Amino acid sequence: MIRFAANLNILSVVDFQLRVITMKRALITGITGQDGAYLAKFLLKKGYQVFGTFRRTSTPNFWRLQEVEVFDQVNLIPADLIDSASIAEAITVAEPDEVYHLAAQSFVGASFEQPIGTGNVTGLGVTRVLEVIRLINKDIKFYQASTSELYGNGNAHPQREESSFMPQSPYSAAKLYGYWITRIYREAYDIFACNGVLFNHESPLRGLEFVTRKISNGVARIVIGMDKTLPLGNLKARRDWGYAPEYVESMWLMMQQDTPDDYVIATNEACTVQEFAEKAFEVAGLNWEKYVIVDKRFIRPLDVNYLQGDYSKAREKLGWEPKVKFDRLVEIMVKADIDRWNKWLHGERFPWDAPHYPAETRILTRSLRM
Ligand code: NAP
Ligand code: F7E
Repeated sequence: MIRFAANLNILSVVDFQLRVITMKRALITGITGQDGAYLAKFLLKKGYQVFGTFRRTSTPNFWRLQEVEVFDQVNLIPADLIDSASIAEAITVAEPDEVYHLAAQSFVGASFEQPIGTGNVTGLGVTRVLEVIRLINKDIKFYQASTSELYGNGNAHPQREESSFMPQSPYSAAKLYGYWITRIYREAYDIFACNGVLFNHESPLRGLEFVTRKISNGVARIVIGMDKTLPLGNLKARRDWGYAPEYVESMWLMMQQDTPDDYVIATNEACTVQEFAEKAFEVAGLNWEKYVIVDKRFIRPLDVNYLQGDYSKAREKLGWEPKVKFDRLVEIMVKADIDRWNKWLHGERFPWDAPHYPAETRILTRSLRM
């Protein structure tokens, strides 16, 4: 009986070791961001060993990983995209089968204030990761977080994989470089490298500076009496808004194909910023016109007017479809923020960003139009 039990133990140890050996390993750059957190959760559910890079900042920034309840299951490696050696270290330590390159200075507005830093991080950072892969192990698969911002104002909508690019910001110019360097490494060095051209995707984990979360958080603060107005910029801009947890699945699907390729990921529907605000206030039973004011500080020197994707290729080749559409997305975000503020005011403490974020009107920048 004892021998039988011992054998079982040996078997389970061998089984465990085999499983560890055969588990796929993924490295996510930018694991502390919106997509990084959802992708980590998704890959863990798929049985991956997940590694993620984070920046050493003066204040820890792990609230998203905590909110999706994966903080204790991911392996964290410090790395910065401006430091090639730290990227080499991350890839050496993680020994990944797949690298999901999500890290970037991702806020278009900030790219006008910091165009050089954005070029360095969001553009050249891609080459730094690809160079490490080329030098260390060309069998590592690579996903580049490309963006609908590449299309800019150059096209009729909807935009597809073959539509032309006309960037309208330092951010999108940097992403254009990242898009092409990904294709160049694919063709020149036979690296499995994909561009996911993702249209805007949002969630309760979205950064507070982006317009959708700024609105959902702003509505929640008005509901609980903390604010009286919500200052916004260009209300006419149209975006194709999807739900982030669904979009990270498309990243994984691209990496499971026989050949690397580029895919548009979108919902095929577009709404204006004003429509987002209207719906968000409606979810809270309020009339948006009483609260939204236009503040020219939030109007960009150049903006993208109309983005609406066509995800036909992703549907056909990846079998990917979005399920959460505009109305539901707005509802999810507004309800989540109202819920968080209510809990907070009732003394509950949990990791999230809003209580520590200053009103944007208090952030002083030189007028971008000067
Ligand atoms: P996000 O929330 O802004 O996350 C960006 C991540 O990059 C964070 O983890 C951030 O770390 C990290 N990062 C920034 N600068 C870095 C540096 N110098 N070195 C290392 N890491 C750095 O962005 P997201 O919405 O998850 O988007 C993920 C990626 O998809 C980005 O590349 C974005 O440009 C792209 N994209 C996003 C959308 C969208 O609608 N969300 C659409 C298309 C493409 P900290 O936490 O320390 O700041
Ligand atoms: O702006 C307008 C603003 O900052 C959307 C990033 O994830 O998606 C995101 O970039 C629109 C723009 O996102 C405010 O002018 C009006 O027309 O939420 P946003 P974005 O610029 O579309 C793409 C796909 C990415 O790749 C990026 O990484 O809303 N807008 N009033 C405003 N925008 C902000 N932020 N704040 C306002 O008050």
